[in-house]
Amino acid sequence: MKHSIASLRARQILDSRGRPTVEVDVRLANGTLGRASVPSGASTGTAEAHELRDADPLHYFGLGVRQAVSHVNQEIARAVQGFDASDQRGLDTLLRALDDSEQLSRLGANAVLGVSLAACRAAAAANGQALYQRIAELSQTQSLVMPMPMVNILSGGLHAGRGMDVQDFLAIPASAHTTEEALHLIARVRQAAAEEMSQRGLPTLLADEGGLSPACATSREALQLMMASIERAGLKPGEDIVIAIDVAASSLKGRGGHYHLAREGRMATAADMIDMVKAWVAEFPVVSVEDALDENAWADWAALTAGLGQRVQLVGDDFFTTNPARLQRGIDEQAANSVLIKLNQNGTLSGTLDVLALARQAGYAPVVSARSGETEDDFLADLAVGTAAGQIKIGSLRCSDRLSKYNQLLRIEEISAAPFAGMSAFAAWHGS
Ligand code: 2PG
Ligand code: MG
Repeated sequence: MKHSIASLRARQILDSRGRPTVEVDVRLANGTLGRASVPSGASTGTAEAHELRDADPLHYFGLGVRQAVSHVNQEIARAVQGFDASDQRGLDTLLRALDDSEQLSRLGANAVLGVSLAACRAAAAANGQALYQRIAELSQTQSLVMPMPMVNILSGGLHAGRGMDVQDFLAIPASAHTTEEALHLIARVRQAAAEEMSQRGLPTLLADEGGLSPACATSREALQLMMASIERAGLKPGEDIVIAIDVAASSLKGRGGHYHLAREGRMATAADMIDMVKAWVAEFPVVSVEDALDENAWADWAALTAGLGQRVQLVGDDFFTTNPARLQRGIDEQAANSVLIKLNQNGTLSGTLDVLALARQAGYAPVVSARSGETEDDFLADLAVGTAAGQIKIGSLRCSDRLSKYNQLLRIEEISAAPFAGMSAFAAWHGS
């Protein structure tokens, strides 16, 4: 059914770091409202869609988004007035054409994505559909699946004042059968980690995504702390809980193309980084490693995958930036076996669904992911279920910007009765 767009209204709101971001209201002719807001990353890939910031130092340190807001309220509003919100692909094509730049740098990906997501919500509401159902329809998903979460426990890098070289150590509740069980297992590990850290005299202040930041000098020390926390929670590492790591290696780039491990006090080559991943996998139940290498190190990624791709999920985040051409190149060069999916890296909902479809086709495991700067918007939960992505990364079990999404997963699990993905969603998982 046709649901024509009557008006758009964008505004500047604040994200979980207190920085400005874009919120968009799409109002349909029948009065239905769809609202969405846009997240923002700290460790960003250079090929990401462009986040338009005002660069006015007197307004939020240059981080204002008033230009993006005004692009929605004026140019985009004029262009989409009367357009059918049920035609998501047509709308997203129109928005891309209107911007007419590769990375949506003229209107701003934050402006474009806000409209794209709010229109999807409006169409779903007008149809009387749950958002995940609307997304399932758009992505032609036959069987819904509740995603397995990977959850931040310890953070460093750009998420915690560079207190550790590696950005995130995450727990995956391998023995869970439902989302509800998964969150309970993680809550136990998160609590045990905080107790373990206080006992060791470490501060338990929160990192950007609600994880803890123990400032361990080495990744091995952080992994040992993960193991101690899992055991302290009365759980078995490798059975109940397995571990994921996001290195965010592009933010470690130092002189001469080497990686600067500042806390360890050394420079590492790509070969050293690959050896480090091998050592993690040999000693700890690490099943997923994200951005272990720089975003432009294509040959090194292929070497890492040739060496470890059968045993570990190797996820490209800054490496692929939810960009179809980059993912296609990765598939062609066998550079990874998994892709992080971030809506604002791509810039539109349809573009993101295309990347998910490409991943599926190539047998790459998708991980739907939040950004380190988030709002209370819970779109991501519906996206993960509606596309049957199988995995989701939202952040820790702290802060309402994270919990809004976990809580939405609990609601969807209750009403959809979709089965829980479990570890089957992982690339290269050969565990029990
Ligand atoms: C990442 C994300 C989420 P950011 O690197 O995967 O943890 O962080 O949004 O800062 O890119
Ligand atoms: Mg990442």
